Amino acid sequence: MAKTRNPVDVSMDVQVQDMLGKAREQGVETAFDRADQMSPRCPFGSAGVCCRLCLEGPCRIQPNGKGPQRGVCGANADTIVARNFMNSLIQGTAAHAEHAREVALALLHTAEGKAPYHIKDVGKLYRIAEGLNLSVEGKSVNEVAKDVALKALEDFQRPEGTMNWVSFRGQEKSVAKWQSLGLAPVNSHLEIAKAVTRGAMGSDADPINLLLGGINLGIVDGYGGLHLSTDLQDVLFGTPQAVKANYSLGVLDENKINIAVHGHIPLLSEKVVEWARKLDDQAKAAGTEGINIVGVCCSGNELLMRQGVSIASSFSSQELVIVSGALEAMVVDIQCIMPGIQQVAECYHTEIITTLGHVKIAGATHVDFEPEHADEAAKEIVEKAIKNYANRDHQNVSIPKDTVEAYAGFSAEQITDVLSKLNEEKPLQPLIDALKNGTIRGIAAMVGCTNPREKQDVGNVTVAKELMKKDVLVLTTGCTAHSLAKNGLMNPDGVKECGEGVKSVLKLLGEQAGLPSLPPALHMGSCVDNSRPADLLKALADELDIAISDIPVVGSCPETHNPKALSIGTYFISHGVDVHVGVDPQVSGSSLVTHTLTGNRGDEEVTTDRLFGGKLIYEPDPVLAAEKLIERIDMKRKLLGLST
Ligand code: CUV
Ligand code: SF4
Repeated sequence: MAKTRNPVDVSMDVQVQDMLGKAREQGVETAFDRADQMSPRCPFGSAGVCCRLCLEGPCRIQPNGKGPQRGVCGANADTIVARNFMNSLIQGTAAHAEHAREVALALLHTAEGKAPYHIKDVGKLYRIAEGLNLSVEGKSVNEVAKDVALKALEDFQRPEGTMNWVSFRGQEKSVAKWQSLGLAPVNSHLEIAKAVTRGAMGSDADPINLLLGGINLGIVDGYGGLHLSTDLQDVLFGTPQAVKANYSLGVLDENKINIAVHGHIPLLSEKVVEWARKLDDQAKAAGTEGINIVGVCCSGNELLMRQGVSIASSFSSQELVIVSGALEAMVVDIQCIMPGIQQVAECYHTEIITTLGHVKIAGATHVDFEPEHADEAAKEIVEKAIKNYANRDHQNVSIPKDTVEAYAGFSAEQITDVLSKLNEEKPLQPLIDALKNGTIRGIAAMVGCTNPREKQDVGNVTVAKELMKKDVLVLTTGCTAHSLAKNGLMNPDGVKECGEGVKSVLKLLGEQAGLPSLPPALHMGSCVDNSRPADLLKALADELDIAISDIPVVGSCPETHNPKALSIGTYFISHGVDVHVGVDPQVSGSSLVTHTLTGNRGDEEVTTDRLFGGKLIYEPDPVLAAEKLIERIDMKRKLLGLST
């Protein structure tokens, strides 16, 4: 069996190292330990050549060519790898589409007065209505909201045509290309169902066709998932404006009742925050100084941006929040919730509370959360946490001392707002000028997760710093933002990491916002908020009248673990944006699939680069990854006739 890594080899974060030390001392197993136990990993699975789609199998192809080259049904490595890849895109796309659908339904019920939420950003609601060509004449806010919600829900059921949100949010040039290739999605559920069918045993066996099906899913993910979620969440909960908050395990408060919110959809987490405020007196009556809500994963990102809630942990160290011994409850909804939190919680006093009927964990408490009864559920959850404080073992509490201050919550709207102070008529012009004259060499969206297999934060931070140094403007979302924040890159001081060009732009913009500088990494939100960098790119491309694929922009996902990151990456690739992944995407068993995804545009064969102008870059070494990304940025600059 593989040897267990020392805590210093598991994370860059000293607090995570310490807490892992405590867990091990107390005999508590975490994902970091289990990741070690999985090594060495199965070479077939790693290469993507293991198929268990039907009961003739499981089948596996010998990647070295010695041994069987086809499964029982005759599928070869190319088909199996392409199918497996597409099936993981289905996972990611379905997760985001379902997220969006729940928010759309909540908006509908809010508009009908059936759910206890309010339309917070009326301006955005009306902009969306206008974008969808809905008439608002003589209608109340709730009536407009209802129309928007119905248009959103239509994107899960319309029988033909192109999805509303693709036409609404997509760039015309991209949409026209997808339509000409037959890749423009009709509705999310239809495309997901179709993909499930084509990826099944005995269906689509053409690897290129399967990969094109993957592109279609990427588009669904982007518009039916990300954009739809962000748009409607902004309407319900407000469009974020930059806020200051704290990061690290140190955000737990020994003197308060600590509740972690973990998962993704703000319908739950927003209500928990609201009720924590309402029940603060009860918490004080229990002998504490009140209630402290901390964020984990993307629920954390959502609350951070809109409520200034501090962040305790990214994905890979989520169990360690419990190991602090100071957590009364971890409330979860959906996605990225390790089942392992329950085992860890059983060693401490923490109550794990699941909230969705279709996402339960054996042994955990379940409080059913329906948007219609959100208040009752959130109240019950917070009361449970207060009650559980009595069970805290004060001898076993260990909260790390320091926290890191960070600015987060830059929406595309706010960035445009800040820019407009430099040029009121053409807000994007200063950014365009900086790109053109090379002050900003390019833009990178740094997204995705942390992964217990990897040393936490290293990939994210190294790629970011390497890019910043070379005058690339870094936008960030998801758990990558956690890594960057903890390492000072979401703080104005962090601009010292930037090249002179980007530094000057960030300082200038910072002054407009009343800060010494904008931080070198602009945190734009959760994973679904990858729509925000995309909105910015579309605005830039429209202003320049070029395709998004022509802009010197890249995506990078150094430490991902989740199929959702692959579907987000595919969404970017479908627009011709190059995407780096630092963790093996498990396609190496087919050179055809690998080449189609990673090959260069000059080739005769079909590659995503040739078709769309963007490709996948798999590079585990973060320094080399940054070099490869810069190479692509420079190539795009050259094609635009800009200096490099
Ligand atoms: Ni949705 S997908 S680990 S929470 S970023 Fe965090 Fe973000 Fe990855 Fe999950
Ligand atoms: Fe084997 Fe084909 Fe069945 Fe896959 S679909 S398990 S390759 S027989």
